[in-house]
Amino acid sequence: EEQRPWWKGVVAYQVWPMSFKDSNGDGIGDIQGIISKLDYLKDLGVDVIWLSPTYKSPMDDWGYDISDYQDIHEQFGTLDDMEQLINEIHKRGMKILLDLVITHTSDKHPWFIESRKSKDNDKADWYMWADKRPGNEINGELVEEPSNWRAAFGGSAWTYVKERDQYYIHLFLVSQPDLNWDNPDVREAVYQSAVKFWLDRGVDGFRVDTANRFHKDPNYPDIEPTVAGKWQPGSKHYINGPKMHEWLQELRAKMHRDTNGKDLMLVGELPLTPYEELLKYVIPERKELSMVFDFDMIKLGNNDNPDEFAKHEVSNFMDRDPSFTLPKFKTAIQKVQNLITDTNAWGTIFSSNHDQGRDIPRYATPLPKYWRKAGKLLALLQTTLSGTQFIYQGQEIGMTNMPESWGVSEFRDPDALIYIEDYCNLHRDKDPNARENAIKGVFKVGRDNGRTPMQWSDEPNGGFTGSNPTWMRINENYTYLNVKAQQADPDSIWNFWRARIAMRKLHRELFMFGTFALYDYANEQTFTYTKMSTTGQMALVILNFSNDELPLNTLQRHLLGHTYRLLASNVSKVRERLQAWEGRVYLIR
Ligand code: TEU
Ligand code: CA
Repeated sequence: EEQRPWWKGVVAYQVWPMSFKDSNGDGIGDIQGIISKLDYLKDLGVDVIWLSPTYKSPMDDWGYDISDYQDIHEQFGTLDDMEQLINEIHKRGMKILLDLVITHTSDKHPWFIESRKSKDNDKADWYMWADKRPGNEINGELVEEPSNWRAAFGGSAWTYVKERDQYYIHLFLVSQPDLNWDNPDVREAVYQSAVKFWLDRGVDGFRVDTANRFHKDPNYPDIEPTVAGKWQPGSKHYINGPKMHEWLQELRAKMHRDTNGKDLMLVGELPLTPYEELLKYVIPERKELSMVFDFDMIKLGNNDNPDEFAKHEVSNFMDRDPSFTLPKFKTAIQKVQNLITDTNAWGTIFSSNHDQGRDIPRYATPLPKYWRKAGKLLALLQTTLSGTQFIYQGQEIGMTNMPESWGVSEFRDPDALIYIEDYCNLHRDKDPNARENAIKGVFKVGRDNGRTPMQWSDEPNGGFTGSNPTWMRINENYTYLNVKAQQADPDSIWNFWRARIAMRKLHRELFMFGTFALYDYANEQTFTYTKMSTTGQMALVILNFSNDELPLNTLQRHLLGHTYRLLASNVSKVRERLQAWEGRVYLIR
């Protein structure tokens, strides 16, 4: 049989360092803190750790704004700490992925400091500069910027620099200028400092940030207005540009060359990318990325909004996001399952990361009485789907969103803060409650929801840090919702995750690699699928995504047949009828 690459059969865990574990009492997570929790991760069943950025950074976007790829942000530690972390991870038989943020740098990166000085310096064309143009009228306002593109975090995607009398592009913050990937010197410098430097230090791969945004349409075409104001969401002109593939192939070839062909794990963040286009990135023959983070499911819980400009619209909902329907959810999941089943490409399974609200209210229910069962239901779902599974810190104990009683002063995410201002400016006239509505939206889907400090125990500050105030407020429910309490409780979400990960590994042919078949696409309450291994084993998964108690339907009974064994369920006693939010996994013989 063909040898499978190692990265297909692993369980990965994302660490967001600011909030994982503080070792020195300054209230900020750090590398020594992570080292102190490696045995914890190993015990949970984790094989690969993806570390969000720890590089030198002004922290405008909490590390996704890098000012030196070859150094460590001082609050996280030193290069020696990092070396120790890599060693300690390897010593335990685990692997480490670093975050590769190379669409943009920080504006404090020496490359940009140089580039912005003049039009004829060494690095003059290392970023994307363009002249002011004769004003165009858009939505009744004059736009002199090179285009009317809107930045992901709000406002124009262009910022003016007097020294050059030009604008530069930033798809995210003003302080995150986009690199000019068309310039081969830039590609080589990025490779040497952000990639090779770390390959030489033994990392096992990278999570590639915004892996489809390097190439922008050089004509900078204006976008037809679809939202209020001058700045328009224009992802079609900078997502999946044709040169993306050429550049990723070049990057991959260099990695291959400099590691003697080491089998690296490269997982690319590829939002807003249709199936056929995804394949181009992850079909192994093309030698680009090893697997994709597809975002269809994630965007579904975010009000379906491709350019994320409607957070307010999801406020005031009682249960799930109103745009959420179970059939849409199934379709999103099926996309990645099909990719794995029908081609030799590979994908990931994940429901959370540092850019999202917590998953239980988004994909299941915010009703506290179902919290435990819903958390386990999502674990049952994800540990039985094919692909490389990613768990985000805190997901294993069902951590929850920021409570709405917190004020705006607890927000730390620039995306949220700019969004609130932006929204007020645009909607103040029509909506007297603009500010409150914007804030409500952030409480529902804002990124800070996933960034509160990890809840380790019921000690002060949740065992995240000593007595200092934490850099971001910790959720007060840490007194009962924490790792230590859940480890001691056999019925906890943590123990359930741990057992499911073990089950996934024990039946890897079925759960990690099996063929997925969906049976009840249109059903709004249940999600029923089978997994089939090449060795002829079959599993049946039945999940009740509703508040109702339901009898097994004809289809489910039929699939169950006569000889089956219950492998897992999220209720203490499985009866005839499915309880609300109950899930079951059967082995069928
Ligand atoms: O995110 C890029 C991305 O596609 C998002 O989902 C992004 O979070 C969203 O547009 C914001 O509302 C990556 C990182 O994961 C994110 O933390 C960074 O802020 C971003 O890139 C910029 O580097
Ligand atoms: Ca610290």
